[in-house]
Amino acid sequence: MGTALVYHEDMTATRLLWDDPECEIECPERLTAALDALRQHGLEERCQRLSACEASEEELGLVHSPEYIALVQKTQTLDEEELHALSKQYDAVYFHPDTYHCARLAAGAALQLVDAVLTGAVQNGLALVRPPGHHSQRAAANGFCVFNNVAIAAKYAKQKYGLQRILIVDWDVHHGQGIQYIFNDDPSVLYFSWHRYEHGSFWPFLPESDADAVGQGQGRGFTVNLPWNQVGMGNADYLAAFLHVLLPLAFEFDPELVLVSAGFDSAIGDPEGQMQATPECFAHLTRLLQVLAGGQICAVLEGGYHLESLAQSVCMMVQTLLGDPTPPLLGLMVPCQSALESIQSVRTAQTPHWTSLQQNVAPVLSPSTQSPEGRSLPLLGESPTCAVAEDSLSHLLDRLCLHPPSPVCTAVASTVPGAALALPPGVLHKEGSVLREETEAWARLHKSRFQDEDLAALGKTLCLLDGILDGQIRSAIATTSAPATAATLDVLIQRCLAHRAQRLLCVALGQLDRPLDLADDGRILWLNIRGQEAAIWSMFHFSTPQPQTTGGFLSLILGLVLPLAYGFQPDMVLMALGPTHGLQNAQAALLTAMLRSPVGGRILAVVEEESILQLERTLAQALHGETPPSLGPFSMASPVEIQALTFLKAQLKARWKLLQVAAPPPQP
Ligand code: X5A
Ligand code: ZN
Repeated sequence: MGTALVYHEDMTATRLLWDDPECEIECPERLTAALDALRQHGLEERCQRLSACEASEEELGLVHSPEYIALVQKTQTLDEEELHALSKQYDAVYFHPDTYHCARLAAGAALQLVDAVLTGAVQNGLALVRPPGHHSQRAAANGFCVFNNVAIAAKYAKQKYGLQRILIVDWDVHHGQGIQYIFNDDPSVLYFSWHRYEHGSFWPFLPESDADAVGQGQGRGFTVNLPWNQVGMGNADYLAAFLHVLLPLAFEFDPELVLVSAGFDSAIGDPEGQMQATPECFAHLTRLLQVLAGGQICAVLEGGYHLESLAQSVCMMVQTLLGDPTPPLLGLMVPCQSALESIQSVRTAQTPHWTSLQQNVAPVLSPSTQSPEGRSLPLLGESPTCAVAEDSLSHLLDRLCLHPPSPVCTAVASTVPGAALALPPGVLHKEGSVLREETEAWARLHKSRFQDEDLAALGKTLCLLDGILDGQIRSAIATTSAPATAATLDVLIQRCLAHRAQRLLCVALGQLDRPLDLADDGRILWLNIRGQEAAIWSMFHFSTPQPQTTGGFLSLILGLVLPLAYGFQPDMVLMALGPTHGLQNAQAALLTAMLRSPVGGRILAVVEEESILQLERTLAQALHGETPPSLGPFSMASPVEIQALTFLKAQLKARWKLLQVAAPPPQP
């Protein structure tokens, strides 16, 4: 449906006219660097370009006082000395004769973006603006911000479109205290901000930036602050924050629109943030948000002061908004101790307000959740992990990959007549097969598990697998007869490993037996979602119950499957829907959509014939990047589901550090 890019070059006009080391980083080159990079990567021309128009005084008045608006208007005619004097009345602010015009364009750009998304002209978009907005308040400029672009956009969406639930995700490295104040008692706007805090010793030095500020009155629980108490937070820390804090609450909130205060001073190289997250991380954060609100995302630039890091991060976000696959995330997927402490403190502060957090109870081990051997597993020491390269920043930014999309995005080989009739546009039916002799050779290896009539399907499935491994196709759907599903999976695993794949994630749903000769060498992560009970064979092979509630299903995906998938960093995902997989369409769509991110979209879904007519279109849409439909009303996970997940996570978190939601106790 398209991505809007809202911009106006007049917004490069405002600039600092005197010496001020604190303010000089907010410079016009920020916009030109971002735009140049978008052009260079061919991303700008793939967007719907909208030229920004000034917000009206009435629109500014949705957030700001008439006196304050008049005061800013007056700055147009002040001389440099007067501008300087007025600027000094605020914290970290400079005015320029063009500030009023630029700030009205910035707010107007945000509103145009909201219009474009909410009228359905586009699916999502980014407004590239200056000055930024999230620090500005009803009657005060603050932290380079003059009008609160995102807050005005939220009020506007409520007023003009009658929206009742808006999520604001503020990933700028500073606390958007302006947004927090404006919606402090408003339960219709959920405001999430992470920010450099250092126990209050970082700008803007406010106690209300801490995790225990949760909003007031009706708005209690609708302000979510995640303070970072150390610099150097990286990809794993940001991912953990999304998986364990933001997304559980966001799914429960069920927003109709997502606004992003998209500051990139939280990226590596930024002088303000001093954080370590690479530009690719913003592709992943964006993709994770795209499962919310039917994919309706309006992002508005806030901070970001390292020009190259800013430009690359903006490209990553726009590329993801356009639907391109996410590039791999580098680095050890291990959140640091300080990040875990922060995550724990915000979860504790928010628990009274969110059912999805109340699902986390202390682990109680019942006999039904013991490992099959009836004892706890010995915890493994350091198992194989990916070597992390100690790249220098410029090297990291250099080898940033902006992939061209593969020629075929999603291919379907169906053996069931009537399937593949209702495929969404862009999804191709694929007829190819590997050589007959090859198929027969694989079948002979698994003799008695394939019938003659299964061979045609196996040949097609292998061809799809090769297509994915070769990069010819991004993702695919194949069918098997129910009795041959497990054997097909065995062949696929063997072939994958015999080929180029270093690591393979298998997510098997329903009654599928664990392959007999499944290697436990760290190359295959086998997760079976079936039945009622959890079971653990090793740190790489385990099964978890089929959730029956939306709360249980979301906890499974956000709390277990995605942390594992991101921690394992597989080359591709094999998703198998076997007999009694029990997945509803919306669940299948969400699981598929979310599994795409950690593997750059490389998923082969193998579906047993009985389910294909019902699931094919849903799977094809999800693989193709369409936003999954809502799971329906939120229902709390059952005690059995909570217990099983708690047990699994307790056993597995020694190896899979992204499963942690709290800091481990200090070693004696
Ligand atoms: C929008 C933004 C930062 C102000 C920092 C003042 N403002 N030291 O990133
Ligand atoms: Zn900032």
